[in-house]
Amino acid sequence: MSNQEMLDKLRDIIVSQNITGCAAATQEALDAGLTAVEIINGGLSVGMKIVGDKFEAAEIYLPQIMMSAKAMNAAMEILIPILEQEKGPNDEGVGLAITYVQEGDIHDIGHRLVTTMLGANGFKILDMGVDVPNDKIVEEVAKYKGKKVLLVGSALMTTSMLGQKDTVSMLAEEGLRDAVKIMFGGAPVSDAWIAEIGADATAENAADAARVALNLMQ
Ligand code: HCB
Repeated sequence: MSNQEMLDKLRDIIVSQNITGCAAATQEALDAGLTAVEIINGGLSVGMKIVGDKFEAAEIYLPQIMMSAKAMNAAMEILIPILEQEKGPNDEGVGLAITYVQEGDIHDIGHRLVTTMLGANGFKILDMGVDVPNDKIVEEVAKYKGKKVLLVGSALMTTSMLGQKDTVSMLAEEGLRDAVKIMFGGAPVSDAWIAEIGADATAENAADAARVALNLMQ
């Protein structure tokens, strides 16, 4: 099987909600020499995008999405320890990354991948989890004023994404905006949104997020 065929197989396994098949196909792809990042970006995430589109078109319903998410998580149990080992050149501690998913939002698959990649690239991690209100975020940032801090927020829904605008303005009100670099991501987040709300950057995927994060901390 070619690499592309293996990635297509992973994509289809996510779409067909095959939980045990997903773990086995992930291991098969690793054994064939594909990297964890290739497997995520070229196979699993492509499948999740298709699942989301089918949901939007009312071709599938929530239980099916949950099964696909379980399949993705089965693969991540194999891939996350590998990503954690793939330390980049900056493993001396490049700063603290405070990562979280915005209030009202429990989509944590992308958040976990981004958090793992930042940890693997030398960031100390403070993972606040999902559904995090802005006042808690401001509180955490205040604790680390004067340190090198990167705020890394995810939002997967257009509704929760709006909370990112409040994060930036609440930090500004508390005199903390310049104490942190702010990076937001998730499917609905665009460069135009980042510019509009006065954040610093976004990224397409977890590998890109690590590159962007390291640039921001320079
Ligand atoms: Co969910 N859901 N969902 N969902 N869901 C989406 C997000 C929709 C887009 C599907 C659709 O309609 N097309 C949609 C949102 C529509 C909108 O607002 N525009 C939606 C909806 C509506 C809902 C519910 C409201 C459904 C309902 O209850 N009626 C509900 C909301 C629950 C809530 O949060 N309060 C819901 C529930 C679910 C689950 C629980 C079934 C499940 C989540 C399981 C979990 O995360 N533990 C789920 C899933 C899986 C999805 C889709 C299918 C996939 C999301 C995903 O995991 N993608 C998603 C469709 C889609 O996104 N296209 C759909 C794969 C990961 C790897 O990609 O984009 O999350 P990612 O992260 C990337 C990237 O964005 C970037 O790097 C990551 C890694 O490569 N990145 C960052 C992420 N964060 C970053 C931060 C940075 O600073 C930089 C980069």
